[in-house]
Amino acid sequence: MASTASTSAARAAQYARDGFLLVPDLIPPAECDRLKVEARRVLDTFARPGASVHLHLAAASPVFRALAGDPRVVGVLRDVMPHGVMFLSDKIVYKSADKTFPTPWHIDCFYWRNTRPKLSVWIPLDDATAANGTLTVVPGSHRQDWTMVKKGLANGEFHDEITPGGWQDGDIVTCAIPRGTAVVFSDRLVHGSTPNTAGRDRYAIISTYHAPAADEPFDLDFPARHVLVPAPGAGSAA
Ligand SMILES: O=C(O)CCC(=O)C(=O)O
Repeated sequence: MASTASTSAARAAQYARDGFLLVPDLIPPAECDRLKVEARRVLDTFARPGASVHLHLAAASPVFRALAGDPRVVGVLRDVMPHGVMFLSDKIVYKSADKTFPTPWHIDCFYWRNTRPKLSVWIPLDDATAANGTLTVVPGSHRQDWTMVKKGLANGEFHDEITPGGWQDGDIVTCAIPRGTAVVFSDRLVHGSTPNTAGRDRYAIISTYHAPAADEPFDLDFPARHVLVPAPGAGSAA
């Protein structure tokens, strides 16, 4: 497992070098349990039946709106986002005994082409291991350019994917982490997730942030967006 930086300066340096940061024990187990109950409620109430990914949590749930701006999360973001912090969006990614899919290698900036840089905070609500579908990352890959190709999936859908080849197996970090530990990662970092072969639930919340700025057209689809830390020299948070 990658080492974890604890001071603000060390976190900033590690994030710049590796493109991601592990933050141990950000959310205690009892809170993860409560978040998981709320995640289940949101999926059951708002998601397409059988969905394993569902967006707009903070718009639907005061609990997830609070998590998006939680001082523990924002405290870490301050270290790696010197130009201020604006929440954009969040989602549940849920794997289980019958949702076993691995997420293919990709970089998130292809989800939001031609917009300002972003980063995401991935928090598993179950202990996450290679066996139940944890996040995998390629350290330093955010400093390279990558090309995505369309790939057909077994269910007939298509997914943009980076073809492995720009890195060795030994370069990959498999984030085997207890629930509530956060992975903060750049939208330029190559990442994916392992298949869930363990038959155990793996709930994760992914929240995405960028620097405060006037809305870009892409932002308008995210009703819960709001400034958490104003840009230096700007007024107070909305
Ligand atoms: O939680 C996962 O399986 C990874 C999800 C992911 O990488 C993404 O949605 O961009």
